[in-house]
Amino acid sequence: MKQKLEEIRAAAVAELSSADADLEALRIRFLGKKGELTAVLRGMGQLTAEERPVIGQLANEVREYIENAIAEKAETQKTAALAKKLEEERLDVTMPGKAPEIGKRHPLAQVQKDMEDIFIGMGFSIVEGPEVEYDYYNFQALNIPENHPARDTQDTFYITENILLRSQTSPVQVRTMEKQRPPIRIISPGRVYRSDAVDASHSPLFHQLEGLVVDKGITMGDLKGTLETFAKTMFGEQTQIRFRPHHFPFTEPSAEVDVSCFVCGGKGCKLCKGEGWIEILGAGMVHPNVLRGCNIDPDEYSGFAFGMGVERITMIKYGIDDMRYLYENDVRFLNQF
Ligand code: 2NM
Repeated sequence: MKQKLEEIRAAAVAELSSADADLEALRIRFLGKKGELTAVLRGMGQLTAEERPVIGQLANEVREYIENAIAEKAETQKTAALAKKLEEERLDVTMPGKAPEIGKRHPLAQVQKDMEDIFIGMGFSIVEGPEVEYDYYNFQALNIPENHPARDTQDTFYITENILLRSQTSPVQVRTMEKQRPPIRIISPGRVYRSDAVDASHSPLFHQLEGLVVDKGITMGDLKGTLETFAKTMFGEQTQIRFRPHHFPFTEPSAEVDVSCFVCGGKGCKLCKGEGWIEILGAGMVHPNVLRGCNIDPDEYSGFAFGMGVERITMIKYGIDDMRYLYENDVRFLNQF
């Protein structure tokens, strides 16, 4: 029996010498209730009275020995596992960091926001409206009856006979005049549509920002002051504006408005094509027919309106010579702004 105990001890030592020994399995095998040591102790009844304490003591000693050996091995395995983990997860804190890529507004969105901020600063509110519109709001209410030639230059996409994609944001102004009494001071930015082929200066979808002011005693002087403030804030304090007579069905009188070239100051350069002036928008005094159609008495109230292209302003401001760059979303282009 003594020999059997020593054999168990030796077997345990041998098993524990392997680095990845399964300690729980070994504990059960050697020390468990159905383990080898227990089996030996069960046979102690056959021993003589003298042998019994000797073997009993040895059995306890072997049990303690194996327990300690397992505990020690557990400690060794734990240390080795930690060392392995540290090695595998080694982190070089001196390595340069990965800079997170931060996005930014698209140049069109940025310029539209700049434009909005300028008008908000002058007390305008932003109003939005549907892109799918009735013929009535896009044309008729703007003094453009059926068969009017302006329907040609603003040819758009028709959903049905009288529902279309708006060709300007003016319908928003009309809708506002219908439900709000003067004073009115709004801008309406947004997408507009025209049946145009894509080229360097045309796109079937582009963006406009229109403005409208209606109150008692509004004059062309108010229009000029408002647009001059806009131009100087957008293009620089030295910027001058110039009105040229024009015709729009929805305003009378109407004008096209130029800004003095902020690159050459008016001498003539590539940006202004030698003109010294750059056309930026159309404007005028709201036509009495338009006011009347919205139940606003033109003898009591007057108003001015203007409209400009966000793409056009963006291209002028940044010297972009082809509108298509603004829609291609090539980050090499976009990152320049
Ligand atoms: C332009 C030019 C001139 C305009 C007119 C109106 C309304 F609704 F009041 F009649 N809204 N926008 C207008 C006037 C738009 O775009 C070149």
